[in-house]
Amino acid sequence: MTSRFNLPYSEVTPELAYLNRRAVMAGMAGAGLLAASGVQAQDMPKFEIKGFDTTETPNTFEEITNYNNFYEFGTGKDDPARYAGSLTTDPWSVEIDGMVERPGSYGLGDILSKVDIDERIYRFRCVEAWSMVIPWNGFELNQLLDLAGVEPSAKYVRFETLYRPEEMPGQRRPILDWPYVEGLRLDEAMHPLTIMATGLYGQELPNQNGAPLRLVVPWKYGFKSIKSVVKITLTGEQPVNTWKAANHREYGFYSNVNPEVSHPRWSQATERRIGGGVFASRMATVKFNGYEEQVGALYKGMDLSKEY
Ligand SMILES: Nc1nc2c(c(=O)[nH]1)N[C@H]1C(S)=C(S)[C@@H](COP(=O)(O)O)O[C@H]1N2
Ligand SMILES: [Mo]
Repeated sequence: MTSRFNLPYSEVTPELAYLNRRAVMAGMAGAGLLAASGVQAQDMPKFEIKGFDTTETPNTFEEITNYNNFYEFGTGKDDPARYAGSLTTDPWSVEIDGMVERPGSYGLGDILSKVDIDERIYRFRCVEAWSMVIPWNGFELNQLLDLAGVEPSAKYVRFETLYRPEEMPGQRRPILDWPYVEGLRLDEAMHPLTIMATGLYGQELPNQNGAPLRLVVPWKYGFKSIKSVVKITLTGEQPVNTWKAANHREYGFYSNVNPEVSHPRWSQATERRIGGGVFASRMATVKFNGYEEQVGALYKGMDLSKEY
């Protein structure tokens, strides 16, 4: 069971590779988990530890793939799992244009042969005040932007989701202004925490999570992490993102996770971790979703209550 989306180590069996990864991370030398699994340590793949991962317990594959926001398939949390399966994700290509040296259509297979895919276990915080911990597979967006060659005049990156109403029933209704658009400042896009996800738990990305290629920006509210990307444009002007266009009072361009700045209709000070159970207490939301050390410097001198 190999495909161009899979990591080499997933051939071991994704779940096992994942367990081992956790063991290495926790500094347990994998002894207990490996013994339990019957696999010899020397047989296991080596992982590069980049230091971005959280040690919080990840959500289950079930949770991550059955509680989704993907309005192209409906506004219910279970609509994407129900309806996204029929989306055609192969062939897939990404048009890269605007202020780049090598504009053009980049085939997904070609992209994947030129980037380094690794695993990142990130917290994920939706603007609706629920959160998860997700073990993504993917590559740093800066690698893709380097393939296209960003021109010095570029200041922002604009992303667009596939527009295919025949396969995306939500797009046949005026829920949002289709196609879904998002944007980042160039320094945010080049930051090593910013990835294009191609999988989770070592398996290819399920359609409901934005297959075959979706942005993940872990210090920003979830709506910035645009799914099923088909177009990337380097521009000089700040792109107008879909949720800001829909309601600029409630949703901004930056959308950095910030417990001090309330949404007009609810507090952002706490969040509900999915899977915690009905009686679980809410947890405190952390500025930049806990990634302040890595990204705080990007916003030096900015008033984050005004530039939300
Ligand atoms: N194209 C597209 N991308 C999208 C969305 C969407 O509706 N359409 N929803 C966003 C929101 S609000 C969130 S919280 C995350 C949800 O990602 P997940 O379902 O993989 O957890 O996707 C984001 N990306
Ligand atoms: Mo969200």
